[in-house]
Amino acid sequence: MEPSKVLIADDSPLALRTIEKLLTEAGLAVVTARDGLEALDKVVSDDIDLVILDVMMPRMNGYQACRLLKSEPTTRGVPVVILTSKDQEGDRFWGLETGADYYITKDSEPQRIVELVRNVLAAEGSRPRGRAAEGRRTSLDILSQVNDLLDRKLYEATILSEIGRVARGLVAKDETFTAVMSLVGRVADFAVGAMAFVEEEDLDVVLMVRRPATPAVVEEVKARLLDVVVREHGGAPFARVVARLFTPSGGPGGREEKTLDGFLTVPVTTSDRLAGVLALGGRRVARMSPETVAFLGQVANQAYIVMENARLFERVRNLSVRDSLTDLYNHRHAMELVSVEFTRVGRYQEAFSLLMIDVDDFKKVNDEYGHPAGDAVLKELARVIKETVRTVDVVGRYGGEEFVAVLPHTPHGEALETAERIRLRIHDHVFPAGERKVHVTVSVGVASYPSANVDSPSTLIREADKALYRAKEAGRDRVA
Ligand code: GH3
Ligand code: MG
Ligand code: MG
Repeated sequence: MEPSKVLIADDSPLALRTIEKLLTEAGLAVVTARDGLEALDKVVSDDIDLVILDVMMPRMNGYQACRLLKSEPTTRGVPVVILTSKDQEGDRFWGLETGADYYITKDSEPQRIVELVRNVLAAEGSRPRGRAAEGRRTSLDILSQVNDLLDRKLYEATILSEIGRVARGLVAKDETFTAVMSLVGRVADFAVGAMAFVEEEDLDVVLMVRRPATPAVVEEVKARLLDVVVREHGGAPFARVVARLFTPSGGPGGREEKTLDGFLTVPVTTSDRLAGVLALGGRRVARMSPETVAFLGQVANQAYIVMENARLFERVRNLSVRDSLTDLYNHRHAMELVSVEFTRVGRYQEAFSLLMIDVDDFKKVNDEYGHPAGDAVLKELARVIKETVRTVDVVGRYGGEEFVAVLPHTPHGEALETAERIRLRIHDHVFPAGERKVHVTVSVGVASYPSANVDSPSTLIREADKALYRAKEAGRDRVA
């Protein structure tokens, strides 16, 4: 039987000779290369059973050579051992990324290298020979192939990172969808594209017409997408299907598609659950290369992550903005508004203020009148505070019996006046508590921007909190 043939690539002649000697003594046929490109050339044109690649080599390093070997169908099956100088995490990461099968550190025992090679070859069994014979390639072929692949990888990385960038730039779901689909259009030239999102019982579908297509074609894309989603979802129909259609202006144009001549779907799963399906229709979809179809899998995944974020953002925005008891903005949203105001004011050099309002001895109200009466008082308090401030002012429930008011265009002096007005109104107000009547008072802390100690939304809140504490310390029912 012919001995197994091992290729070693290392730019150090000494290292090359040492390993060559070890493996030859172990009864293996050895081919050597001085860099990644030479290694690639030899693997493609010779029957090599195992490749050992040094990481650092001139012209083409070990990872690059490995990636190319693993992306070429005729060499994909050849096991690759990466020879790392240290057992570094980064090396492992890149090794995995490029599809290397094994690692060994250069400074490990010589015997371990021989053992690893033996084990790998044994595990591989006898690979069919004659692969190289079917198409000997010249170095020129290799180089142009390398260039094509590098171009494609660069292109793919660019597309993926641009999709990622959409996520950072946009928040509105609809804009995100059309931006993402336009990028998908750069990978696959589709006429009608759609994304379906599985949400428990419901299915949310968005469609985009990119090249001219008849309504019948759009309908067919939708119908076929639904079929695929239901099938991928285990056959169960959805309780509710919501579909929306976008036709952004400025698409690439072309002859109107009157029949659906090409159709492709890419399912996206997250942790074993079907998250959704991306569908593309159009005559050019039928003519996509296998590489493009494979890449669409990655694109779809990335697109879903971005879209999910946009959808989540919108849901959070819509659903949890208001506090259910008082109907004021809730804590999170009130804080968001403080941040927004902070940014806006920073740009226009205006003053704004924040009031922190806390009910005095509220525990006693609860203790004496009961929790439901306490709730009624809080509700009424919210109403009174809102009535006392201007419409441009924003009132939120900060926590239990604490409220905040964001006062745009308001310097400290004016804010103190507003705070005093609120304090007085509440002081004079009669709150109903079931059959009985309650009086409550509030303490208010005021902080403004710009001012010393305030350089961020959180420092503004901290200053307001400190002022509130001073008002409480000074005896309650007052402003500080
Ligand atoms: P202080 O003057 O120091 O602010 O005294 P306090 O009693 O108001 O302050 P503390 O923070 O000790 O107690 C707040 C109380 O407010 C305790 C809690 O039961 C009550 N509370 C908080 N949220 C609610 C609510 O949603 N409904 C009702 N009824 N009571 C609430
Ligand atoms: Mg409190
Ligand atoms: Mg209180």
